[in-house]
Order: sequence, then structure tokens, then C-alpha cells
Amino acid sequence: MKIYHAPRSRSLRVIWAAEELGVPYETTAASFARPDPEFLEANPAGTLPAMVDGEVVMTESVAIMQYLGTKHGPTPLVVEPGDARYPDYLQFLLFGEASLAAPLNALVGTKFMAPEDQKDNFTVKVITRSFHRRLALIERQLQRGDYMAGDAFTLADISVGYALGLADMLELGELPATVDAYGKRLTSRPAYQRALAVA
Ligand SMILES: N[C@@H](CCC(=O)N[C@@H](CS)C(=O)NCC(=O)O)C(=O)O
Repeated sequence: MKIYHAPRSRSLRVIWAAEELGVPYETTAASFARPDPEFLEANPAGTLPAMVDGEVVMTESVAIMQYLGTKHGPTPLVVEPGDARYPDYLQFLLFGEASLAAPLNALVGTKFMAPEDQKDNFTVKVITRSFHRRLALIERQLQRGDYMAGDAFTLADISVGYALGLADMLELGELPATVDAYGKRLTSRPAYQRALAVA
């Protein structure tokens, strides 16, 4: 399996999941700013990640994690339908990207590319406020267990954990104490540390 990767991009989710699962992979350095032809063949949209596994080509980080978890499972990282934790698992697996990380792409663009006098614009404020409001769902979940789907770490935590890391990189401000402690719990995992070290 080949993962097109840039440090701190969403390919980190895929590598983190592969490390947790113990699945072998290789990485190819890729840039969404300057995509080369090989990367564009795997992902014509030029977004990261892209994953090629034989005939399988995928470009959505959360979908790739679920693909790996089911292909190489059964694993405690994937909660199966029928398990009482499945609704929470599914919800937070998608929430980490759809509700948390995806809106932050606009902030990444603004932070790194906008002219100086437009960096603190109205949209930045709206998205930042919305991000913080959405953390209430994580806080409530952490009252029910240590992770998003109960007391066991799953792919849903990788999904949410990546978004918390992105918010940190964007300096979006302090997180509620329980969410902050949860984020630190995730990033102290050896598999995360190994994934982070991949260039
Ligand atoms: N929903 C996609 C989002 C992919 C995405 O936006 N990746 C970022 C890098 S972390 C990117 O390529 N941004 C450049 C762009 O949107 O053109 C996923 O989870 O994989």
C-alpha cells in the first residue's frame, strides 16, 4: 500500500491508522501546492491523502481508515454494526472530518495565503467560533467514556484527534480541559508518535 503524504496533512490520519493496525505501508512525499503527475494520477483533485492498494485508489482520509480497518480486521479499532457503541463510533468517525476539520481548510488558506490585512477576517471568526461550539459534543462524549466510542480507542479517535491537532496548529485558542486532556491522551500513543515522525 502506498500513501501519498505530507507531514501534518490528513495523510497523517491514514499513517496513524496503519501504525495502530500494524499494516505495512510505504509513503511518497506529495504536495497539494505543487502536485506532480504521479500524485495527480492517484488523485486528480490534488488533495491529500491519496492511497493506492493494488487496484484500489482512495482519496478520503476517514474512508481510507475504515477501508484499512475492515480489510485488516477484525480489530478493536473498528466498531461493527450491532455493537451498542456503533452509533457513537460512526457519528464521531465522520464528525472529526465533516464537522471539525473540513471547515478549518478555509482557515489554513487564510493563515498561510491571505494578505496580512485579511488574515483576521469575518469568516475566520465565524469558523473559529463554530469550531469551539462543536467541541461541546466531544465534552459530552467524554463524560460517557474515555474515548469517542466508550472506553476503547477506535478510528473515530484518530478522526477527531487529527482535527484537534489541526486546530492547535492554527492556534484557535484554548480547548476545554477535558478535550485538551483527551487530545494529549491521543498524541501520547506510540503509533501516533511513529506516524508523526514520517517525513
Ligand atoms: N475530506 C478530505 C479533505 C482532504 C483535504 O482537504 N486535504 C488537504 C490537506 S490536509 C488539502 O489537500 N488541501 C488542499 C486543497 O484543498 O486544495 C479528507 O479527509 O481526506
